Amino acid sequence: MLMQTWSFFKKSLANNIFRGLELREFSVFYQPKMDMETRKIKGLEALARWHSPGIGWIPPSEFIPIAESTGAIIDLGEWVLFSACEQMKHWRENGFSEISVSVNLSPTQLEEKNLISSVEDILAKTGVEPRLLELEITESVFIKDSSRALAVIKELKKLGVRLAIDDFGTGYSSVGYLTAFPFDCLKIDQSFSRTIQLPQTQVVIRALTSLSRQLGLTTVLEGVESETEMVMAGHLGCDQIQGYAVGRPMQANAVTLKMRDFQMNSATLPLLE
Ligand code: G
Ligand code: MN
Repeated sequence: MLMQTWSFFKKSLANNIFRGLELREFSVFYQPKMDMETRKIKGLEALARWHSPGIGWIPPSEFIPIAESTGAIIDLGEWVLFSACEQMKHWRENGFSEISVSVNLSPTQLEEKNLISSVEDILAKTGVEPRLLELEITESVFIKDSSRALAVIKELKKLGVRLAIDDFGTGYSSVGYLTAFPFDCLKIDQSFSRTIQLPQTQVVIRALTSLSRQLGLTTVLEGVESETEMVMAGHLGCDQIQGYAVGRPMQANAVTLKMRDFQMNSATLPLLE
């Protein structure tokens, strides 16, 4: 694409997000998470993807920050949540009644006063069991205004949904957040997978999984790309892994096939011992 076209496009990107939502240019992709013990797909992370007819695929690293800074993330986030819950209903009707889906909540969404009622509404409309919905929150939320964030998070928790702390171990991650907020799941950032061969990284992951287990949280290692990394994640005490080694983010129908595959034959993945 021409640079000129790109910079022009960037300027009007925020408006294009709203228009793109109306024109159904967005879709939700799902990335599987595998349980280390059963080697089955336990959950999926819902990820927004954007295909604009004139431009092609626009990476989330481009549109999420703009959506975030312009407030378009409120509409986009709500749409992703609704789509993911609708899809869960389809999966339930097709025999995958225990599959859980996690949806990312951005800092802006957490500040929005309609958030609680909007989540409640979507759960009611789609009939999704709250325990099967997980909301992923990044730590930047807590740095800004932690008392407000805590109030909102407690309200979400009351709805019966699960809560995950996302991208843990980067930035200003504080272990204090793990006890101060009612999280159910700790997602270790994918940068740890990139250096998992280093002894010092292994020490940190082991410490995190041990801490997490003692606090009663589930630990997921993100960005696991190879079989070697997968085996190591198991040895270091991770409960679940997510990453290309299990599957890339994919369309709902592709993930359905993948889940069937795992259900019938978990040996498609290497044995861990
Ligand atoms: O911040 P969060 O963890 O929600 O971001 C997930 C992003 O990471 C997605 O956009 C997804 O496409 C990407 N991703 C998922 N698995 C892998 C992986 O194994 N390797 C790399 N490099 N990126 C991944
Ligand atoms: Mn996430």
